[in-house]
Amino acid sequence: MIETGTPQPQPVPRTLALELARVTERAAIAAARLRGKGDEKAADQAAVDAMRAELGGLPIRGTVVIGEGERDQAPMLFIGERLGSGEGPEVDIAVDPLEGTTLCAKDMPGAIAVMALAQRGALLAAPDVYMQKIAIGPGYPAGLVDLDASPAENIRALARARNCPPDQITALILDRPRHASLIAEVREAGASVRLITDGDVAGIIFTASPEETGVDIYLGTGAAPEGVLAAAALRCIGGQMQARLVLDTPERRRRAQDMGIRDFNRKYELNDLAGGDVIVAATGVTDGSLLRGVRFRQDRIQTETVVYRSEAGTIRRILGEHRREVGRG
Ligand code: VTB
Ligand code: MG
Ligand code: MG
Repeated sequence: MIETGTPQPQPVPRTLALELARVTERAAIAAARLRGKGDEKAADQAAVDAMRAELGGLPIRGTVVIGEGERDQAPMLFIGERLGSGEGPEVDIAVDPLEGTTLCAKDMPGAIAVMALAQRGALLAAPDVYMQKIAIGPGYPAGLVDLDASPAENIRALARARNCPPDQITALILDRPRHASLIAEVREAGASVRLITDGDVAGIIFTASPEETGVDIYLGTGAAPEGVLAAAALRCIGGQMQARLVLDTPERRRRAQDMGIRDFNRKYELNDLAGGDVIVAATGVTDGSLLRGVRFRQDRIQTETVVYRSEAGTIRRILGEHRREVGRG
């Protein structure tokens, strides 16, 4: 039955998939110009400026729900900012113009420009706080692992489902002091731990293709914006994820409340983080195992982008040859 009175959510036109690739390509190129220069802020700012400029021309009525922070912290791409040409569908926008600023500044593997677009209201509007996350790839029974189970229980459940001993399971974890006991418990359970210094959007995407990446499960606490972006990608690829915001100070709880979050302890399922019709695009800035970084040639710039779409479940890789760069005189 069609409800009257409430507007039906508009699906995201699939033609926007290519527009999104253009946005992340431009951000990646801008950041890559500052690759290896040791200046995280400059690289980040270049990516933000480029992404915002490109987003401005998109045929959408967009609202940033995951951005560079709340309005008072971020002059651009702040949460709540309206973007687009003002014509087209109402959509939520999640961006991380430069995911892995340190990776870019040091020219280390895995820096990407990434964004997601979804039906209005479909992406969790989260403040930039920490988020506990757990993710596995597709093909497992629902609820196999759980954010509130112990690392050992999760590793054992996964090993059972895979019909292999725990020592054939690899968990990807951010290398942070806060994860010392988590890492110890995972190893205690018999599994291997692969540590990354940054980049848990890609880290979570890796769980979706364990044969290729060797990563079976993602565990630990990273940033919330990256959690929503990773969830958006996983919605398209397939997989399971749960998350919880870490709202451990009155200030963080206030920020969450300002964004409409009522239950501070809520365990979010994949669909709560990123529901509805979603498109995700990511372009490599530095070389990484998800994407190749930007290559500057004498007469052209080469990019690699991946675009995920939830409705059709398509994954497209786009190799760009940019022979006249936009935004540079
Ligand atoms: C992670 C990581 C990101 O932030 O989300 C991390 O994947 C979490 O914050 O690439 P801390 O660095 O404080 O641990 C990043 O490193 C940067 O966005
Ligand atoms: Mg960033
Ligand atoms: Mg980031």
